[in-house]
Amino acid sequence: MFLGLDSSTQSLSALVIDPATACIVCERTVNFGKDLPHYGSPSGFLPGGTDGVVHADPRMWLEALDLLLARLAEATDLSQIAMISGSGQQHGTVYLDETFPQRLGDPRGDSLVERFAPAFTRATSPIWMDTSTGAECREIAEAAGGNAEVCRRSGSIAVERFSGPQIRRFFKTEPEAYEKTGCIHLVSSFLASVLAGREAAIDYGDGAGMNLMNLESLAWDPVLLDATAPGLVEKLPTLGATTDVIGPISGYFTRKYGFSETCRCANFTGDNPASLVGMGSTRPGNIVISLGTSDTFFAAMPGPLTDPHGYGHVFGNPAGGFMSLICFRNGSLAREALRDAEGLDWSAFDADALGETRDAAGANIMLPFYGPEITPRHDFTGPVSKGSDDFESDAALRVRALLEGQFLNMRLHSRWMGLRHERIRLTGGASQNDGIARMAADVFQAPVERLAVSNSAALGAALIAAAAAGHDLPAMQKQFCLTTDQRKIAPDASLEFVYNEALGKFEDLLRETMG
Ligand code: ADP
Ligand code: XUL
Repeated sequence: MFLGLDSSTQSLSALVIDPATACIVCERTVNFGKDLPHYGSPSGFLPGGTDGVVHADPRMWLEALDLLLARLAEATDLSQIAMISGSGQQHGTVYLDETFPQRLGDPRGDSLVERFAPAFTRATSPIWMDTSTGAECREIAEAAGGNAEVCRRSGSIAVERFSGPQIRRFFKTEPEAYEKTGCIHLVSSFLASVLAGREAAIDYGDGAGMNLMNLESLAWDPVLLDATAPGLVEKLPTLGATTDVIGPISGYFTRKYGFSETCRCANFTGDNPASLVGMGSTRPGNIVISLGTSDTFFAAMPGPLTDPHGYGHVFGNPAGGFMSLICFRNGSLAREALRDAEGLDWSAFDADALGETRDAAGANIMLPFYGPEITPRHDFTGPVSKGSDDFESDAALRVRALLEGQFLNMRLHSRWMGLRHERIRLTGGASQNDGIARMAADVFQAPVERLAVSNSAALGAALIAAAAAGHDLPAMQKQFCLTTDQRKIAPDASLEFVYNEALGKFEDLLRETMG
């Protein structure tokens, strides 16, 4: 059996598969806010950061791993697991001192927090929601020869949430702590290291989200390293393929949770690359939209292409080659903000409720940004709308306009990928909502499919683990990445013109608002 872990923004989950019987054996999850309230992070990060700072406590991720494995060990026999892989929210960085390798190699102790907490040189980790590094992005771009050059080298212009700018900010604001830092990991490679009891590589999928990896050579880029912070290359792990095996699991986990000594760990990757695998979309053809804390839009790339407007990214595809991705910060948290402001529940977003406002399709335009957005990059402080007279007093109309706005914004900013919207595969917490799924089909005028498994990142990680052990990935994807007819939604073709027009109006409002 194979275990996939997914350390996302709001939770850590586990999924165990058995390729011999094509079965999902067990799934468990730990919700950071609900299960670990003592970290004061109801949505998985520390609230109240100023000037765009969004950090999370890395001890919370460690405690979640202990708790999750304890729950999993109660539910299933972990001695049967042959290989583990995992995924992490992308871009977030973990800073460790020179005692980290020795702590990794010492399997004693009762808890991971106790063992690793003294090694953190930055008490809290910047995560992907952080927008505090505008100045650092400009400095990196200038030093590296401009944003077009940063993009040519790394697949993205210098981006606020990416690891390189975050590392530069640390070097500038806490130079002594930076100096003391022996190793900087991503969330994914940090957890992989802890499990394997030795330093894991950063894989090409997650490594490409740092503004530090050269896409052509798949090595750390000397120009970008120099532009970011001094002595950085000595602090970074090596880079490697997602399916490379790190080694056997640490004795801590065999002793505490009953894993076999023959169980091995493969590299971890980012949650989006893992989801590409779990959605059965590692070959070009499908577009994947993930409606999680962030909304992301991604696809395997048929050929090399970067976004001329600087919003899109190129990451490594865990199955080889590359994937393109765009990330929207105002995803589930914006949907929740409207829901809570109006005193609604998710039923106001379902197919029946949205059916009642169908006549108003495309009539009210909303820029659905409850906080700073990254696509397009702007410090929004609340949604901006242009609507009919009854729009302000009618919550149902605003729910429709918010969802339409989110998908119109995706349509607008995914044009550079040049993809035909033939089929969309939808995943993430909000994809279970039939109304939201129908809205995606209508705005994109493409059929939407949802898979039987909802946690595509954890499934992807389990499939990566099995592939690392020699199983055939395409054959496993046929077994595990299943859609059922009931879960397919055809677009309402009579709305094609409506949403083509609405797209133009959305673009106009965006232009007026952003100047
Ligand atoms: P992440 O992986 O980023 O932690 P998930 O993919 O697990 O996030 O999605 C979690 C989000 O899904 C929640 O924040 C919630 O807003 C949203 N969600 C869950 N159920 C529904 C629903 N029925 N309708 C709309 N959104 C939902
Ligand atoms: C992708 C991104 C987010 C995080 C969290 O670039 O920033 O999707 O991976 O899920």
